[in-house]
Amino acid sequence: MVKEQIIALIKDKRAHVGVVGLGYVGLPLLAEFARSGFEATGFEVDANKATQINSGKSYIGDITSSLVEELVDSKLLRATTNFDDLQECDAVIICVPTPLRKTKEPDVSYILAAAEEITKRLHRGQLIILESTTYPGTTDEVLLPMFENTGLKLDTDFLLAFSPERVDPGNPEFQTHNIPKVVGGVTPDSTEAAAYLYSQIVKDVHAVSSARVAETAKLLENTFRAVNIGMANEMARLCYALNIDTWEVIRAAATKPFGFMPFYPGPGIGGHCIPLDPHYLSWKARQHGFDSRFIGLAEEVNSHMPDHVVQLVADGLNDESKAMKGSRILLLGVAYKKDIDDVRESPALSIIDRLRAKGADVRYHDPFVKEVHFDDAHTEGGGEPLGSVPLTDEELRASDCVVIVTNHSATDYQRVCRLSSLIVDTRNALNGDVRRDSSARIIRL
Ligand code: SAJ
Repeated sequence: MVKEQIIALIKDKRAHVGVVGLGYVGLPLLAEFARSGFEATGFEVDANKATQINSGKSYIGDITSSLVEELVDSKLLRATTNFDDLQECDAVIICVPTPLRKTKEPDVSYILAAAEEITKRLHRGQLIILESTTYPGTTDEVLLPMFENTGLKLDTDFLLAFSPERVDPGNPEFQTHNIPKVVGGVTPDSTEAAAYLYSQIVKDVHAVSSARVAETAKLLENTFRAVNIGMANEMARLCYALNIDTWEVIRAAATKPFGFMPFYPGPGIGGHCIPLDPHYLSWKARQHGFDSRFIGLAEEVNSHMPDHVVQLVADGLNDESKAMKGSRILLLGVAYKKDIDDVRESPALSIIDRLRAKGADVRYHDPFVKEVHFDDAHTEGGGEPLGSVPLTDEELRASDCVVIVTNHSATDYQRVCRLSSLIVDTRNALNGDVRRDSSARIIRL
C-alpha cells in the first residue's frame, strides 16, 4: 500500500511538499516545511505573490522577508503559478479561502478549483490534505470522488486527509509550529501518513478517526466563539435594559477560577472566521434536517449589534435634543478587532451604513486603515470610499458624538474624553479613571 512509501519519504525528508494557496495560512505552513528541511513548493494563482516570494519578500505579517529569502536561497522553498509542478509533489496541502455566498451558503469554489488542478496531476504515491475550513463531508464527499474518477484508488494509490488551520495572525505566542494540529484521514492509512507529515513541523499532533471529525472539530471551535460572543452581546442588551454595568458584571463573573470563560460584548463580530464558519456547520446540518438554533440565534444577536450601537448614539444625541440627521459623528476604529488593519466583515461598516441612512455626517479615524470601500453601491452616500481623518482636537471638538468601535491600543483615550462632548464606548476602552476625569458624557455598551 502507498502509506509505507509516503512515510519512508517523509522519514528521510525526501518528501516534496506542495502547498496550494499562499495566504496567511499557506505561506507560514510552506515556510515551516522548508525550515524543517523539506523541499517545499507553493502554488499560487496570483503571479505577483509568487514573484514576491521568489525574490525573497513576504507579504504576510507572521513571516519575515529575511526568512523567505533565506529559504529561497537554500533552494528549499519556491513559489510557482505552474500547477503542472504538482506532479513533483509527494504531499499536497490545500489552503485556499472558504467564504460565504451572499445567501450565507458555503462557497467551496476555491477548494474545487484547487482540487481540479490536483486531479489533473494526481498520480500513485501522493498524499492530499485539505486545510481550508469547510463543512463536514467536503473531504470524503467532494474531493474523494474527484480523485477516484481518475481511476486511482484511495489507499492503494493515494491518501486523503483533513487538518484544520488554526493560524492566529499576529499572535506572538502561538505560531504554526506550536499550535496543536488535529488530523483526520478518510482512511486510517491517510490519518497515519498525514499525522506523520505534520509531526515533522508541529510539536503536538492530535489524530482523529476521520476527516469529518477533523472538519467538525474546527467548526465547533469557532462556533463556540460565535455563540459565546452572542451570549455576551445579549447580556449587554439585557444589562442596558436593567441599567446595570455589563463590563463590571463580566469582570466579577470572571473571578470564578473554574467553569467560566469571559467573552465580551462588542459592536458586532467581524473577521473571516467567526462570522462565517458557523454557517458552514448549520448549512450541512440543514441538509440532514437538523436546525442548529444556537448558530442561528448567535447570528441574530451578533448581526443586530450595529443597530444597538446606532440606538445608543441616537439616545445620546436625543438627550441633548439633537437629531441624528445632520449630526457629525466620528467613529474611532473600523478594523474588526484592535491593533490590526483587517476590515473584513467589520461591524464598523454596518454602523457607518446605518448612521448615514439616518442622515448623519459620518467620519472615521483608524491609524491602521487608510480607506474603507463599501461594496454595496446601494449604501447611503453610494459606493464612495471613506478615508480615515486625522484625529485632531478640532475633529473631536466638532463631533456631536464619538463612537469607539475598535479599541486600538495607540489611541489616547484621555485626550478623546477631554475634547469630546458625547462618547459611545462599545469596547470598554475607557477605564474607570479616564471616565471619572472625563467632561464628556459617556454611554457604554
Ligand atoms: N469579539 C467580541 N467579543 C469577544 C471576542 C471577540 O466581540 O469576546 C469579536 C472581535 O472584536 C471580532 C470577532 O469577534 O470582531 C472575532 O474575534 P476573534 O477574537 O475570534 O478573532 P478572529 O476572527 O481573528 O478569530 C481567530 C480564530 N482563529 C482561527 O480560526 C484559526 C479564532 O478561532 C481564534 O480563537 C481567534 O482568532 C483568537 O483567539 O485570536
